[in-house]
Amino acid sequence: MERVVSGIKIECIQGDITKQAGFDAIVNAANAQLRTGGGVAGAIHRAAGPGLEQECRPLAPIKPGQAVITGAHKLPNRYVIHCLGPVYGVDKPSDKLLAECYRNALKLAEEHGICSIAFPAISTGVFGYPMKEAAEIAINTVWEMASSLKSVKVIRFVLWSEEATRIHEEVLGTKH
Ligand code: AR6
Repeated sequence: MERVVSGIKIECIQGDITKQAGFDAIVNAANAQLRTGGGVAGAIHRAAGPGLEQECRPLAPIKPGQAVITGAHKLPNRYVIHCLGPVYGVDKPSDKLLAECYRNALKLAEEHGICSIAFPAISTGVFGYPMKEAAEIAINTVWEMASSLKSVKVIRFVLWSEEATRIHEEVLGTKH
């Protein structure tokens, strides 16, 4: 499903964040050390190859809500933007920190002339954020930023499960 706000396309698809050929940047649901791990981070580092971890090393550690940018190495993109989401209920206020991830990723995208960016559902795996709450924060944050974006034209949410996709579509469908 897709919606357009202030000339920016926002879409939700079910899929794999490492398979977003044609997108300038993909976002990693990273860990503080910017190392490989499980979930999205594991998949991104495996697909990118060891050069990504090497490039990440001097940029770590990062704090919840923060974002840093690297090249994409063997991935079919130009950049990877690494965000550290909050651990739900531990890194507080979790809602503000999760919104900061999306805001900071979009800020970096603007600074690097990125047109298209694909996000996973940050913090909704190992970090335990309930999917519905996370989807509302993610979509509200990018929706609110849309009118200030100059370079970014397409924002895609890439959801792993059918359930996550349905929830994101539902939230996106209610925006006006
Ligand atoms: N493409 C898109 N979404 C995916 C993929 C994929 N290939 N794989 C999993 N997801 P997580 P977090 C979904 O755990 O909660 C890591 O080990 C997944 O179903 O990757 O921010 C890091 O090293 C879930 O909905 O990220 C950190 O230590 C969402 O992506 C920690 O986990 C995020 O799940 C970060 O935890």
